[in-house]
Amino acid sequence: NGGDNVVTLLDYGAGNVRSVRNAIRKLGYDIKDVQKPEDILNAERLIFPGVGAFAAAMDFLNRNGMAEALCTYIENDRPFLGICLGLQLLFESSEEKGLVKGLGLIPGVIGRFDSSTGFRVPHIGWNALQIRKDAGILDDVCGQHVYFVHSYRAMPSDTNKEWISSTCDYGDNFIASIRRGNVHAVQFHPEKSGVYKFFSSGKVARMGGQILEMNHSDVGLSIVGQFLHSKPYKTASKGKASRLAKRVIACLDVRTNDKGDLVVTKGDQYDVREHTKENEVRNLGKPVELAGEYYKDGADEVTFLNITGFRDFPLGDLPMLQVLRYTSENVFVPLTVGGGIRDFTDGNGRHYTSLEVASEYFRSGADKVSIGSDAVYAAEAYLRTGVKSGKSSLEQISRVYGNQAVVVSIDPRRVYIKNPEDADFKTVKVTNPGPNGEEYAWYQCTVNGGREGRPIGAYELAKAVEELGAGEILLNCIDCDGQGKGFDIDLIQLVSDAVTIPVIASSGAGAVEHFSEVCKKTNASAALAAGIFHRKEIPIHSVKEHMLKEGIEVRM
Ligand code: 1PR
Repeated sequence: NGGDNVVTLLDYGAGNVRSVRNAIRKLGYDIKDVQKPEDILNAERLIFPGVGAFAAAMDFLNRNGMAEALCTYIENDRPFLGICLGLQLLFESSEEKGLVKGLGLIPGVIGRFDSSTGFRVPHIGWNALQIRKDAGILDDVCGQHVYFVHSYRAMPSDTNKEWISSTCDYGDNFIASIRRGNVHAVQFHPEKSGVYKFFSSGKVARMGGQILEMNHSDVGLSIVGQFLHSKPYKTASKGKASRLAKRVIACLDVRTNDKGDLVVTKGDQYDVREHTKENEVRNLGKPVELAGEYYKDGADEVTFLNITGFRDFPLGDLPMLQVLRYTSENVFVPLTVGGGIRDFTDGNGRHYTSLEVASEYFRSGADKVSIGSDAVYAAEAYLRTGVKSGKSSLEQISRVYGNQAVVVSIDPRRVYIKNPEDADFKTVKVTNPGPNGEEYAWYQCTVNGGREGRPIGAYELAKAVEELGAGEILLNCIDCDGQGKGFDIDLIQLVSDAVTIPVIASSGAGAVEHFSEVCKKTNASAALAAGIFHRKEIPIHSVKEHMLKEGIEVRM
């Protein structure tokens, strides 16, 4: 079956498996893709990175005879590593879409996290594990943060406790990994947990710096195996019922400059042009290079925003797809891409759906897509009619790829008012009064990169897009963008208290204290920044060291 160096991969094409592929190759293994059930039965070692929805995955496995082959393979205790849905499918059934039968190898029903407990759903980010037993591959991971992204989870019970190797707290104490003999499965994403260090010699280093020879007898589990050899790290905990870390995200606004090169740029209140005679687009570096630097410096995620996507067609923008492909070869944390996700008819009259645009981004290495302008129109239509059409880009993409894969990016501008009754939208009493002593403000949503104000507030938009299927909100603020004076705490409080999905605070970071402030004063799940990192003012690891000192849970 191709020898010791081959890993068999079961990829049924429903999402981004590029990072798993890239990680396997980095570790010096070749990949054999499963084409037919016999490929599973003949595998030396099998990795199953489940993506997409439970019902669609089971349907695929049943239709192709792969469900039976998988059961035989696992019952024979053959080396297996399931990731995410690759863990859930081993259970009896899932409540994801009604009750759908799984492979039935492990007792238990996969259920949804309960958002009424105050924990945001999806569970997105870096959380710590509690090791229950000798997990083989988890030996050194105790206390480490690993990357999760899911809305459904398996729960421990008397009938499945033999299988459980680790659990994790997120409201519930759910099953984070299982192990029996050579069979392993993890709910988290080792390929996105980014603790690999690679050397050109083909050797792999532990986090502690010690170099390991590649050990091919690691039976295909070297991805997790190496990952888990990192040193236990003690983090401060607030003693809450979860150790989900606050994420620090590096954002790269990307566009083509006047010479035709794709560059990372950065605006002041969304104006990205230099105020010189030439009026050129500010150029802060190359996207792939910068993303790689931020990954090495400890970024928990990297976000690319194609800021002229609203007027250019992103699939015509092949460099952006190349940027994703190249970045995902070396950056093993989640990648988000936004800009221009909507239905589009090109110059030749060919119609592309937003789903096709998003699919191309996922295939190129994105884990999440971010929708800006099109989500504003969808929310407006929903609030006007009270009907979910099911046809918006937001609804279509989250239906196929799951809501954890869809971020809505909001670009609001502060509108000061004297009396709260002066606005049709939710207002806040502002911390700092406006230029004419106004004590209140509402936050007007915009489209087309802040160029056009719309009749909808950030609060109303956030609630509407949550209902339409958004899994996360990227909350910018045009007033604060590029100013370095801190996040708009009033706005972030307003929105993060209005929804139960995670909110990423963005715009205005200029000092390490701004990150701890937004984590302490609001319910934001992550803080995103751009200029402070591009201008090399403060490295990402210094931001995280500061947060840790302030008692905030972070992934180091
Ligand atoms: O409307 O779906 O095509 O998406 C367009 C996307 O591009 C949106 O997510 C929108 O936020 C973004 N965008 C459009 N124009 C600009 C611009 O700057 N002219 N950038 C733009 C938005 C804002 C942040 C920035 C933070 C942090 N960038 O993402 O990175 O404000 O900056 P800071 O730390 O330096 O303060 P569509």
